[in-house]
Amino acid sequence: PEQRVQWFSDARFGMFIHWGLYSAAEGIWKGERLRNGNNYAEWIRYRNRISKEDYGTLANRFQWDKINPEAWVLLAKNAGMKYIIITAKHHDGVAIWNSKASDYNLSKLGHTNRDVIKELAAACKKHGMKLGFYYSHWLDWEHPYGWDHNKAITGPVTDAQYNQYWQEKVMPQLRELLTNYGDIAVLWFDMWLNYKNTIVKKEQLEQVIKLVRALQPGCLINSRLGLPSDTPGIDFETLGDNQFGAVYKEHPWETAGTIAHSWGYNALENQWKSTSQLLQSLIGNVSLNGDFTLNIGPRADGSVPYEGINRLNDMGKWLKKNGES
Ligand code: JFZ
Repeated sequence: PEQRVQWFSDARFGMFIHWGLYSAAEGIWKGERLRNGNNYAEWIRYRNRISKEDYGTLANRFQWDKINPEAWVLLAKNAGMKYIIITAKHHDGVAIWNSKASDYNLSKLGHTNRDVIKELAAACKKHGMKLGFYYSHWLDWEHPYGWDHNKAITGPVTDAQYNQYWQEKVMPQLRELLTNYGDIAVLWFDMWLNYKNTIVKKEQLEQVIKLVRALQPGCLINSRLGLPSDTPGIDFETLGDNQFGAVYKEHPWETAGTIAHSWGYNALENQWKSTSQLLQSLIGNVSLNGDFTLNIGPRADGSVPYEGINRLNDMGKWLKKNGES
């Protein structure tokens, strides 16, 4: 296992991409900004209590003639990033690939035969960039039996119902992601640290590890799957959002962080960190044997805010001059 994760430790720096239906809402719904809570634009369906049907219409705002995943890969490469992790399915339950396991996906809702994951995988292969997927296995606001920690969207579900969600959506979708897109370097799961003892069963999580090991032996699994970080099959520890290392760790670990505040594109964003602060975060983690997975939130036309572009380009210049390539 140590050998499997070596490339990740050597990489030190990677790109997170939060891109999905929420990117078209831009943190605003019918003229109203995100209501209370974490002010994350990718949460807009939940925060503003949008119906499943209304939320699905956001797919009509995607401008497929402009969407170009290769531009994201070049932006990452130029910044000195060695891997990309994209939100294949976030809490909203919308697969951004043409999933057979659920018609509530970006290709079908957007009436397009484009498969952005296929295009991204091809671009990553072309440019020697490793590709991983963020998958919200625990929360799913779309499936009738998906988990919603406040039961505000899907309502209460029994263990049996949740397992039905797990067997008819989670497992088939992970199988699709691990079968149809070439080598997958990372599966980045997202269960919150203090919710480990809710609905998901140990057997379900172990079922996921078994599937990954069978289909993609080289694919890394992060600690937010929900099992103890020292579980066999867990390859690296993921700290809390924008939580940077404080002590040296022998095992591989990373921080996922944002250039601004929100992970998904938020038109009202105004908390952009400076390039020097971002570099300090990266260098600080690296000095403690950690990685930094820095996020971009492209718009529904695929464009990246210039505040993100200029900071990533400046980080790349600094790294070329002062550090590793
Ligand atoms: C989660 C998501 O809810 C969020 O939308 C984003 O995708 C982020 C990367 O992950 O947010 C979290 C995850 C973990 C914690 C807090 C927020 N945590 O462990 O405290």
